[in-house]
Amino acid sequence: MGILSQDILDQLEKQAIELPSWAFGNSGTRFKVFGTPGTPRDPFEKISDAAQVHKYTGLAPTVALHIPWDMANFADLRKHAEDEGVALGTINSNTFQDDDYKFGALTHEDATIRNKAIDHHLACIDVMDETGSRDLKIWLAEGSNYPGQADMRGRQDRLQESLQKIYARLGDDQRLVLEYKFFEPSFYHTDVPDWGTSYAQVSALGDKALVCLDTGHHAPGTNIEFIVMQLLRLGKLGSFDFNSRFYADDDLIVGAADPFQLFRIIFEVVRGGGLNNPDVQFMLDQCHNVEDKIPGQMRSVLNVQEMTARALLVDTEKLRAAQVAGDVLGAHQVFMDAFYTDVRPALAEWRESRGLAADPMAAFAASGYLEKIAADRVGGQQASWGA
Ligand code: AOS
Ligand code: ZN
Ligand code: ZN
Repeated sequence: MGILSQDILDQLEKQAIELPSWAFGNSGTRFKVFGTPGTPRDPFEKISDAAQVHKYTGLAPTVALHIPWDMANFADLRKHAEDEGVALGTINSNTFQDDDYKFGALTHEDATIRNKAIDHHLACIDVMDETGSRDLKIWLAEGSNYPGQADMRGRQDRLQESLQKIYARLGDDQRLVLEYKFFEPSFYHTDVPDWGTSYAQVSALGDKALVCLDTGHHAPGTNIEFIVMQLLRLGKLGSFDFNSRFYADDDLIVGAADPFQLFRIIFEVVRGGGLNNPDVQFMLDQCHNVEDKIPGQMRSVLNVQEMTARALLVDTEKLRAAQVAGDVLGAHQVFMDAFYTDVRPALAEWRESRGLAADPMAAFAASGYLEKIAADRVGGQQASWGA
């Protein structure tokens, strides 16, 4: 495999990236949702599509579910996933599509509504018990639009109280990951806007509560890899939602907008011991509005794999020596040499050696799966909101 040492290949072999079930449903913007022929009509078909990504890439053995979008008989769904060669993963809660939550859910002024939102999370943990999932991922669409509209301090306190009730219900092997996002759907303030707030909230809960970092949830120019480094250093990076952004929370294919940023992030993951560390879940949080969904997910996991290979190519001894010597340009060059290395031919060769297609995208296109689901499935559901 030429440029990729056995050590690097051993690490790549272990890589696993969780897919979001909602990536396989139709999604769009507030202007239009374009349907795709063959879109899954239920969670079972989403799992089948996700399994295709794993079949061709060997990179995506688990699928995250969203409750209530993926309500099903979970014992059957779990069995179906196993039959398809994948497993069910993170459970995502939803407190953003109910009129009751217009002014908040876990932070709401009204205890009745807070309790309803807490109960939803407890129900999600019941689902986790059935699916065998470890993680409950919480993203809260809570905040305010106008200065003075809300008591921000009181909301933080209520958030902590609500989270404590959810945390108390977690099993010994289960975890809660709290995602942050600096804006949207609220525009003045968001109750969990940044890693610091998420960190403060989860730290007050305990060891089983960690931060989820969605790469699309930062202001332009934010040094995301610094946040990755810090959360790993603090032992509180629980999971990633990978995607890429040009403008806002675009949820585009990870590594498409800024491959160098993805490289820098994964370099810090490696540096901080987060690669192939079960405590740090890699997951995609993407939607495919105009491109085919299964190939879109394939491209995404392959992008993560390619940048992981490049990050592993950094000559860390040389880098460290240059850093210690104050050799600014020397250190930078070591870093950039790895980034500019084209690992694609070596990865293709390695895939073949493991019985996978050298070019998973082409092999999948040739398989006829998309044509088959377009013919077999009529009336695909709109599975997502373009989150
Ligand atoms: C929303 O912006 C967040 O990225 C969420 O992680 C996610 O997209 C949503 O919960 C869909 O399940
Ligand atoms: Zn997310
Ligand atoms: Zn998002």
